[in-house]
Amino acid sequence: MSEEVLNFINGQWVATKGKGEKLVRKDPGNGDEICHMRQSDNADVDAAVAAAKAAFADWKKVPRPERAKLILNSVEIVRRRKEEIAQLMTREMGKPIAEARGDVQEAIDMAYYIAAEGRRGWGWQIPSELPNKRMYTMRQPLGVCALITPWNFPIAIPSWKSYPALVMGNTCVFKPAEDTTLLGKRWTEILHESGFPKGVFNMVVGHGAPIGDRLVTHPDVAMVSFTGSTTTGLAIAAKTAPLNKRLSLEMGGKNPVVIMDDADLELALHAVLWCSFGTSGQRCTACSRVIVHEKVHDKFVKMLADHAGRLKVGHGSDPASFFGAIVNEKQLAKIDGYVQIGLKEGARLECGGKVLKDGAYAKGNYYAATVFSNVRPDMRIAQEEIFGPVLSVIKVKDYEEAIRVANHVAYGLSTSFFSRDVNLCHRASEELESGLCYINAGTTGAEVSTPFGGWKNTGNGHREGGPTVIDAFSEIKTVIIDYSGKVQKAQIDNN
Ligand code: UN1
Repeated sequence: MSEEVLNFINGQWVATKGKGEKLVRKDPGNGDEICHMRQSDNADVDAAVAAAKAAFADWKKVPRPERAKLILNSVEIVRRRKEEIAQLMTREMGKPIAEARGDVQEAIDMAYYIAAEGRRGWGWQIPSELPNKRMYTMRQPLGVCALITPWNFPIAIPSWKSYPALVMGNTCVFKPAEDTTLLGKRWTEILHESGFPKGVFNMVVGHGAPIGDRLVTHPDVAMVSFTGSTTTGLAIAAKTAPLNKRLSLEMGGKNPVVIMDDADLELALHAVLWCSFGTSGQRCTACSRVIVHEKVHDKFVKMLADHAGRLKVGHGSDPASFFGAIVNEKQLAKIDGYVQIGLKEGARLECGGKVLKDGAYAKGNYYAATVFSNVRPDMRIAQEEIFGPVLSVIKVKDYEEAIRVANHVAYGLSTSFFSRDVNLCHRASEELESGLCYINAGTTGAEVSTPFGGWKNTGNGHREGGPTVIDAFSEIKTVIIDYSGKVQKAQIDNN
């Protein structure tokens, strides 16, 4: 019998109030059962929001550095449990063990970063144009925040959202992805053990479809933070806009690496392999388009196909695996569907292009590292997010065309540019349209203290990560104190 996951509401592990369908999560790499749960319903969402709302009254009064101390408590637990959680991650969602450790490390880094931000002023003192008058700003919490997180960074992304929300004095209802619910439970256990008061952090589990609407439109939810697909994110935006809720979205990507004719090709090759096939291409930041200058195109395609075709695909627990299983069968079918579309569109398959089924692969969802050349910028495989180990190579004649093609997508999360020409690198960093722009490095691997998020259909202007995450999870209040004892009229008395 696998481990059961319950909801966590008001400091208690509780069963759903409804009759929810039983859901079972299996290791996508070998089919072993990982955990089971019951689908939550709207009454569970209501209970979690009510607990978070009640807890907010006291939690918002706790001094921010005191809240930060609880985050530092949690980091001790995460560090102690790092290996065990990383091992679970390789089994629950399939990423290789080294990357799983990195995922947990990202939460550790985030804890230190946000605990320190908890001691920062986060306001300005502003000189008044009138005498005996003081003006300053302060940050205040929003209230109940709904945190909806994906399966691809099952500890890191919950940490990006929970820590800043909590340090700023908000309370939370967390809805982890249904594919990584056991890791969601681990995350909630850690915060509970750290000493956050009851009701401050709550978790509701199951598929989003039956409960998502209630969570994002609940009158007592002040803010929704969502990382996931553009389709779901935009649906949430449509539902929350008439209610004027704060919404922070981080959605899809179609991230390019541009390789100029003077680039260090060996460096570019290894960067492309890592940022395209690491995590089986299942990162919002993963590269899915390589835009190569015609002078080095044929050589680079050959290098890429030779190496990509030999990448070891295997269970995440095998340290030799370069990448692991695809998260679920639906995603595997979607990836293969896009490969068929690419073939029909006339792209040339350089390597991969198939589901792996033989031997040890038989029990899991594995896909070969796939490289297409002869891809035109308008093909669907060059426009739509595939979220798998599928890379499209596009040939361009010069810098201008490279930038045009790179920007010619509906997304703008991460871009990358390889060249030895320092002037061109600076130009590219200005002209590429994305929230993150890497020079002579691949598209993945953002650090916690940098603003993270994207342009166009990737986001809606918020940046989680870095100091900007505080903006997403707080309100600004400007305080004006007139100690002149007179009625002073701004813009009038002093002019
Ligand atoms: C994501 O795929 O949504 O920058 C997050 C990176 C990681 C986070 C990716 N630190 O690749």
